[in-house]
Amino acid sequence: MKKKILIFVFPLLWICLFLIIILCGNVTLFVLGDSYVDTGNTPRSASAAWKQPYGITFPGNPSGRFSDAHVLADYIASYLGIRSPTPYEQKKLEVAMTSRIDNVGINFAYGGTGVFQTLVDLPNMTTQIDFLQQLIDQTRTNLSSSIALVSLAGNDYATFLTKNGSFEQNLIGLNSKSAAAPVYIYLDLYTAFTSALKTENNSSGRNDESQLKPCCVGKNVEDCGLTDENGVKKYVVCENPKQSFFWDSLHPSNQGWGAIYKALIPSLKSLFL
Ligand SMILES: *[C@@H]1O[C@H](CO)[C@@H](O)[C@H](O)[C@H]1NC(C)=O
Ligand SMILES: *[C@@H]1O[C@H](CO)[C@@H](O)[C@H](O)[C@H]1NC(C)=O
Ligand SMILES: *[C@@H]1O[C@H](CO)[C@@H](O)[C@H](O)[C@H]1NC(C)=O
Ligand SMILES: *[C@@H]1O[C@H](CO)[C@@H](O)[C@H](O)[C@H]1NC(C)=O
Ligand SMILES: *[C@@H]1O[C@H](CO)[C@@H](O)[C@H](O)[C@H]1NC(C)=O
Ligand SMILES: *[C@H]1O[C@H](CO)[C@@H](O)[C@H](O)[C@H]1NC(C)=O
Repeated sequence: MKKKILIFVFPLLWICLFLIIILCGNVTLFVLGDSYVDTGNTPRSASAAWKQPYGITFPGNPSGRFSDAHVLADYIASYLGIRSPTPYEQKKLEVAMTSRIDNVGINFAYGGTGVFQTLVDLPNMTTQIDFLQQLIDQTRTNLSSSIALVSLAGNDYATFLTKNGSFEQNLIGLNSKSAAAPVYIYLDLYTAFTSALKTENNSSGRNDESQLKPCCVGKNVEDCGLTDENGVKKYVVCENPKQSFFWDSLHPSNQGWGAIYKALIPSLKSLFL
């Protein structure tokens, strides 16, 4: 049992090392990346996050988030005192028609994606940056008061490590077109993860590996949310998601994100002073 859980979780911890924040001001938030920050872009046909039991804690139904309630982007938005930016998929028609963006920003993140082509056929980082560039060009958004939150958790982290030039060049290319001076800051998600886990470990009173067990589990890693051809669930959900750090085998729960967010607050404070 122990071995199994470690196999699921520790690759995740090692893989999900950091977020990158480009800090230009404090008004508009653009979110790019993967399932850690996707708030509903990944299409229903391609995403377990639009199936029960995702969203079970909040809003009670699936919202396209890979969590029982909120994901990291929601927590960062709340830190900035704004509502979580609308997913691009829901916004793009409107954007195209009005040539305006609403003042909190847009979320361009798609679950399962990365800098390079991953297993899913969804907009990768380059494409997401192109969406953002297009939007900026169309709307003449003043970047001096905007923030981009970029989550590159694990979908191509290994590739990223060896071939990260392409990603950096994209960011540099994007920034060179904006008037504001670019500022790159690495938020250490790995340390926040481990620190949050330790704190949870102490307060949960469950000082063993059971705290690492995801709330929603099936026979296979990707089974949460899946049913067989007869509609029979291929997964089980724990009694109290609020006591789990992980929601499914790949993603923290709302509770887990809350703990990670708490651990990130000191770094966020130093970024936004
Ligand atoms: C990202 O996706 C685009 C469009 O599918 C593709 O042309 C491009 O090669 C991809 N980029 C990388 C680095 O894989
Ligand atoms: C963009 O915003 C900054 C700060 O709010 C302001 O100083 C600057 O004039 C604005 N630029 C444009 C083109 O509106
Ligand atoms: C990107 O990878 C190169 C080696 O391929 C390395 O020298 C560089 O430090 C890496 N940059 C970042 C930001 O990880
Ligand atoms: C957890 O508890 C141990 C002692 O029981 C303490 O030394 C440690 O600092 C605690 N860690 C956190 C993160 O609270
Ligand atoms: C949780 O606490 C137990 C006992 O104190 C320890 O063996 C285990 O490594 C801790 N787990 C984490 C993730 O810190
Ligand atoms: C954020 O906005 C507030 C008020 O709109 C302003 O006082 C503050 O200087 C801004 N912070 C940054 C980092 O631009």
